[in-house]
Amino acid sequence: MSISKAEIIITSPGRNFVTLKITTDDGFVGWGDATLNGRELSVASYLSDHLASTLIGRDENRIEDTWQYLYRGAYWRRGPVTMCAIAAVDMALWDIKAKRAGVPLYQLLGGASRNALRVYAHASGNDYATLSAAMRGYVDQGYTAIRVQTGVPGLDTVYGVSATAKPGEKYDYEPAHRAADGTAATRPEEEDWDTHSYLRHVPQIFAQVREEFGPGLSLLHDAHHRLSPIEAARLAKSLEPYDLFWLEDSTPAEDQEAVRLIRQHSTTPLATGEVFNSVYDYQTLITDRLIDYVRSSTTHTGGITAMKKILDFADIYGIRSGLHGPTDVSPVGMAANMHLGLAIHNFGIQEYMPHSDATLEVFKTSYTFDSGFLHPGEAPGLGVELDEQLAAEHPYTAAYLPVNRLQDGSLHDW
Ligand code: CS2
Ligand code: MG
Repeated sequence: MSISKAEIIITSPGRNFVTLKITTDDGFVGWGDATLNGRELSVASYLSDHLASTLIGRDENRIEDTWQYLYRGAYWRRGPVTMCAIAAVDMALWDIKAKRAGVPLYQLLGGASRNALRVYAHASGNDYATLSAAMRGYVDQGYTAIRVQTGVPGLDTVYGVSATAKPGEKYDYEPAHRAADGTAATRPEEEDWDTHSYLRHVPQIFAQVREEFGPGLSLLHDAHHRLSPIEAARLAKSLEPYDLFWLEDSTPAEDQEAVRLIRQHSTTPLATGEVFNSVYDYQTLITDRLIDYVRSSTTHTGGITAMKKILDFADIYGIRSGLHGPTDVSPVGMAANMHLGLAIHNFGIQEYMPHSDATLEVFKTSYTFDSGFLHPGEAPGLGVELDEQLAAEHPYTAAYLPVNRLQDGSLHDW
């Protein structure tokens, strides 16, 4: 038994995805998500130009050894591009191992520790009426946790919020943008930001949300890396009366020490890590208990082998999972998150942004959603198959994540 083929499939059914297909000499196929939003081709090249040839002939059962071979063998370690590429290989090999065993992957990770995965939805609105209608829609679908994102008076467009959607209007937020006419973008769009307008406005929105939806609904908020440590401490403290499930990415995540200041001022639970790609990014945050939830996706952090180690490490410190699950994590990557989430002890919650119909035509999934919970399904392996013929009908179209500028024109975290 050995790897006979490693192929990279780039497709864009509504948004760009990079998928690795590994085939063994006896015909087993494994899939791995290698999608890095806005920098997809870098990972595709890392796989096709640098890794694919090294995989041919390797024993596909030696997953840990392959992971170490790709991580230590790169010499230039870590970083989102490298770890996405390693993740795709790792996911594909786990997919093959579980298919060969005839079981859903979670069975090889220790079996189910829970019946299903509680998820949170994304609700947003440029004004409260639009936000409230979006939240009501999710509550009616059975969601028990909702991320709340709001527009900010005086700002045109802010992360996660449509500047134009009206109450009741469906709004599929795709963070990477093609050109306005749907063709390839050549540069990011620019959005505007003003921290103090935001800090004044957000607590009012949560007061209204609690007033309307009551104390039982779990509320989350993503500050998306935009605050200084003391601004983040102020926000966390100002949101304490509204009992958030978590405040996410309130400061630029790589500044691990910044979170210590927030912790000194507030008991609002903190989540970070979606831009992280290795356990070392978390090391201080976990050992000093500065966060409550690990936000990485399996896709960006070296795959199932690496993510399981990070989550087991976090478990020792009472920290739980809150794995990243936006539409720019492909259905393959989402399945990997789900199999891990079902098996680990310290599951917290799973982000769930349902993919578009166009995406789900190309990626055939086995996972299911029911009344606020996801389950990876019982299909052997990850339970996701890519339709290569349909994938070929959606050529890559360059798309960029926006950038943010302050009102004096200086660049700010988006
Ligand atoms: C966001 C993401 O889901 C989240 O928490 O931070 O949507 C993020 O903006 C995108 O993954 C960026 O590609
Ligand atoms: Mg986020």
